[in-house]
Amino acid sequence: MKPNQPLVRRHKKNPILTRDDVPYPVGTVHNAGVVKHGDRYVMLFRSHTPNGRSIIGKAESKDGFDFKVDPQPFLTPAAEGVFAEYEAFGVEDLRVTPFEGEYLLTYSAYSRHGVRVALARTSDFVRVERVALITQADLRNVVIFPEKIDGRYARLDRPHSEITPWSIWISYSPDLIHWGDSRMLIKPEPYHWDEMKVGPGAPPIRTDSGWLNIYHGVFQTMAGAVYRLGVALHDLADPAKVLGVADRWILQPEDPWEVCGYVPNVVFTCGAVPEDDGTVKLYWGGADSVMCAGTAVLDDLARLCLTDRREAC
Ligand code: BMA
Repeated sequence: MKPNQPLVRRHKKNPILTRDDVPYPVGTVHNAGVVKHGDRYVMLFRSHTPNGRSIIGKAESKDGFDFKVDPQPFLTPAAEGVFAEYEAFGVEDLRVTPFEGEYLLTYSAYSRHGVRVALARTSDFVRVERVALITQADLRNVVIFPEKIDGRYARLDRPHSEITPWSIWISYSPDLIHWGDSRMLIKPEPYHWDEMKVGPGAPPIRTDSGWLNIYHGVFQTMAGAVYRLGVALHDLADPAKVLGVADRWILQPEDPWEVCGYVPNVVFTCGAVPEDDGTVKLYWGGADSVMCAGTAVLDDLARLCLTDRREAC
């Protein structure tokens, strides 16, 4: 491979979804969870409404690139109960994990108490059942593994503290509601493209060599933060064991709609769909404004974690 050949090939029709495709008032379309449901790809995307708060819309596609948006939003802040209190300022950055015939949805819930993560479930993308608020504030990135690990649910999450800033941890649960047994796995790496923050992006993907974790990393510049994507590989039987974190990023803002927009210089993923042919469709928000897509070969990404490694923490 040529040294500068990208591992992620951008789709020729990027951006694949913009606010012009949405039949209700929104300012942006970004940071979508995507999954294959039967013969359709379902995309659950975030939009800023014109008051600056976020909701989740739904779009469907036959080929994974050409999406049509539903006439109504998919998820808006809850109207009653405990979820109403904690979602009052908006719902953001939803991830979808296919799990034993249904789909687990994790999303950031914003309120005057801060940001925390809520869990909901659906089997048809029509009826959504809210299950629980599964973190305290301030925690906003949670991706659930698509299988139990040793009899327990597992997730990658991203707490923050002054001593260990914005790092990727793992936690486990017997019932999806109570989480614990947490361990720190991947830290931002000084003088690297992800030296300020790392956070889980797409739900982990099973490959022959391990769980592929496509994450975001942040670098602070004099002109603001730059969001890029990287990859790490976790042991299949024990994902708390990090087999490798790739030293280099796999995607950075380069197209005009990634470099300029609501928040400049951002590529941010919440979803990737593995295909039977060994490729993966990767989806990312460009500049917090539009949705983009690309493809990569799963083996290439997994190999990069093992052959071009840096320390995990
Ligand atoms: C993060 C989140 C993401 C967003 C990114 C870049 O902190 O708010 O939703 O895409 O910043 O603005």
